[in-house]
Amino acid sequence: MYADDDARDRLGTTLIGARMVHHEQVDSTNLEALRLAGQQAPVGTVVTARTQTAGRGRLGRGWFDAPGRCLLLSALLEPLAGGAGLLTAAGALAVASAVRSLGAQAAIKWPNDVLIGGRKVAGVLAEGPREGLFALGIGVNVNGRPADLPGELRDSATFLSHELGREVDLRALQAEVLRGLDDAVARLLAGEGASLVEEIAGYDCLAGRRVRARAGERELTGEALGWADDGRLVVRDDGGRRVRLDAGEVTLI
Ligand code: BT5
Repeated sequence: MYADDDARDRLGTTLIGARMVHHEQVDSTNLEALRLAGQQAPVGTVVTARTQTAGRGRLGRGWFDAPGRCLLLSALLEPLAGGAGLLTAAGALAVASAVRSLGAQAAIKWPNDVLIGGRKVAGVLAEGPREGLFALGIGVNVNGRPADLPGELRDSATFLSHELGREVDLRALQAEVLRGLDDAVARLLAGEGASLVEEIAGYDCLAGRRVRARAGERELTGEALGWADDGRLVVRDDGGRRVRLDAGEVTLI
């Protein structure tokens, strides 16, 4: 493990990178970031890892990586008035715009997936709070092939290099994602959530499509209308009612 205080100067960020802590191997960068929050780590602390032994997805699911060839990072952030939903949105937007700037057609699938050609290249997970801070975790499959992940993911996951047909500089991508995150979080803190959501609409792969979703105990089918300003998904169900979803699973029909 090594720490780098004030990487902000090199990154040119205002918040993200107040401290950078890198691990060769850790259980989960989210868990480690929350442990550091318990030790009074500053807002903007970023934990990165070469590999995770217990990477976390939502709802108790796991996140896998190809060691040394994926981006695995978590940033400690203050909660926003709107809750964790918009933090997740900030992470997804930072990844999607970095991926697009490399030349791949990135799409965001509400609430936390970044896809290329319908396959998942990245996931985002906000967890917390601990000492008032959330860990915003980002995992991106960078240099590899779907076969580098467990068998059950081979049809649903992809890697950036696999889509681009060339290797990607992991460090440069990390800096780009952190700068994008810094910008998105700054906008959220400035009360500009609506403009962030508008930008996400340019990547949204659900709007206008028929979806099946779960709202609490209820299963519904309808048309996804897009992201609301608070980060929830607006769906017009088959009965014509507008429903706002704040968590859960949405599948394209
Ligand atoms: C996510 O959850 O997509 C959130 C993933 C967040 C990962 C980052 S890595 C750094 C930080 N530290 C952590 O411990 N976590 C964060 P969810 O939407 O629940 O998707 C999880 C599902 O994605 C799994 O059940 C698998 O089906 C699939 N999956 C797992 N690893 C994958 C990978 N590398 N690429 C694509 N899909 C994957």
